[in-house]
Amino acid sequence: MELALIGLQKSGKTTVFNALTGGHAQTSAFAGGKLEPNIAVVKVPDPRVEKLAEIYKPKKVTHATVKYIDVAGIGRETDSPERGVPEALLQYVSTADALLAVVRGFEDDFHGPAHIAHDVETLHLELIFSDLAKVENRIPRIERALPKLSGKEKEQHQLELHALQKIKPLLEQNLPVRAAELTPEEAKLLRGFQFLTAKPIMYLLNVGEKDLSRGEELARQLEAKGITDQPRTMTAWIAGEVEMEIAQLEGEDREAFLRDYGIAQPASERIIAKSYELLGYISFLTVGPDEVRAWTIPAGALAPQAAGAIHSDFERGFIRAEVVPYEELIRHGSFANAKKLGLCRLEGKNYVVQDGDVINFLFSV
Ligand SMILES: Nc1nc2c(ncn2[C@@H]2O[C@H](COP(=O)(O)OP(=O)(O)OP(=O)(O)O)[C@@H](O)[C@H]2O)c(=O)[nH]1
Ligand SMILES: [Mg+2]
Repeated sequence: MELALIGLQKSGKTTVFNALTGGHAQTSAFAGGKLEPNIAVVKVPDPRVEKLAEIYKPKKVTHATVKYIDVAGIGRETDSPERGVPEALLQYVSTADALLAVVRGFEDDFHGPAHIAHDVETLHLELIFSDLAKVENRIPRIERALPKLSGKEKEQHQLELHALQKIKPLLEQNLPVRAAELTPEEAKLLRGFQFLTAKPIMYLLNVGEKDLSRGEELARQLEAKGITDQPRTMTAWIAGEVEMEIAQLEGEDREAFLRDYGIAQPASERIIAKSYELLGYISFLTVGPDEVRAWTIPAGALAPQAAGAIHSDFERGFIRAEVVPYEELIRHGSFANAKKLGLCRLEGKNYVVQDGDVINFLFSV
C-alpha cells in the first residue's frame, strides 16, 4: 500500500511524515519544501502477526508494509506560476494508492490562524484542475485521431473518449473523478491517466499541541459539501508535532509520553488502520516454520486473487485454500491442531477471503 502526503505549503506534511514513519526528515518554517520526496516504508502493526510468530517461531516474520511519500507543497502559494499540481510532483504522487491531504490546523507566524475550510477547498481545486487539464488535453487529440482509425483501435478510442466525456462535466463542476459512475471497462481505460481525484483521499487535519484533546471536534471543520462527502473520501486528524516526537521515541520513554498526553493509540497506528478502511483493504495471514506473514488484499478478493498476492503461480495453479480463522487457530494452538479437529475449511475459487483468515494454498504448477 502506497500513500502520498500532499497539501498546501507549510501544512506540516513533513512533520506528519515523520510522525507516521518515525523519520527525521527536515521540517522547515521558512525554506520551501524540497522537490525530491521523502520516502519511507513502515510495518503495518498487527498483533496477530506477533502472536503467530510466538507460536511458530519462524525463521522470518514479515508484516504488511505501507510506503509513505512526502512531497513539496502544492497550490497557488508555490513559486510556480502554473496552476494545478506541478508536473514534477505528479510523478511521485501518481503511483500512490491513496492520498493523505494534510491541512494546517495550527496557527503559524507567516499564515496566521488556521483557515481550514479555505485550505480544503484550495487543495481540492488544485487536484481538480490538474485532472481537468489532462482531460482537456486528451479529448481533442482523440477527436483528431478518430477519422484515421479503424477496427478495434477505433473502438478503444471511442470508448476512451466517451469515458473522458463522462468525467469532464463532473470536473467542471469541481467534482472528483471518484464521483463518476464508470463501467469497469471505462474505469480500466482511465486508469492509465492516474487522475488524482480518482484516488481515495483522506483529509488529515494537523492540529497543534494545545488542541490535542479537541482533534475529533476540530476535524469536523474539514467537512465540505462537494468535497468530503464524495465517494472514497475520509476525514481524520493528527497532532503532527506531538506525534512526531512520539514516533521518534522507543520503549518505556514512548509509553510514558503516550500516558502523559493521554494518547491511547499513536497516530501512526490509527492512520494506517483508517487507510485500510479508506482503501477497503484487509489482511490474511500465512504461517509455517519458515515464515509468518501478513498480506494485504482488497476486501471482496476471491481465494485465487489472494493466492496471487503471494505469487502469480499460486493464482494460475490454484486448486484449493485451506482456511482457519485466526481466532480459531489461537484457540487450538496451531493450524495443524485445528485441522486435526476438522476445523480447517477447504475453500474453492469462489471463496471470498475474510480479514484474519490464516490460509494454506494448494496449487499445482
Ligand atoms: N505548532 C505546530 N507547528 C507545526 C505542526 N506541524 C508542523 N508545524 C510547523 O510548521 C512548519 C512547517 O512544517 P513542515 O512539516 O516542514 O511542513 P510541510 O508541509 O512539509 O512544508 P513544505 O514541504 O515546505 O510545504 C515547521 O516550522 C513546523 O515545525 C504542528 O502540529 N503544530
Ligand atoms: Mg515538507
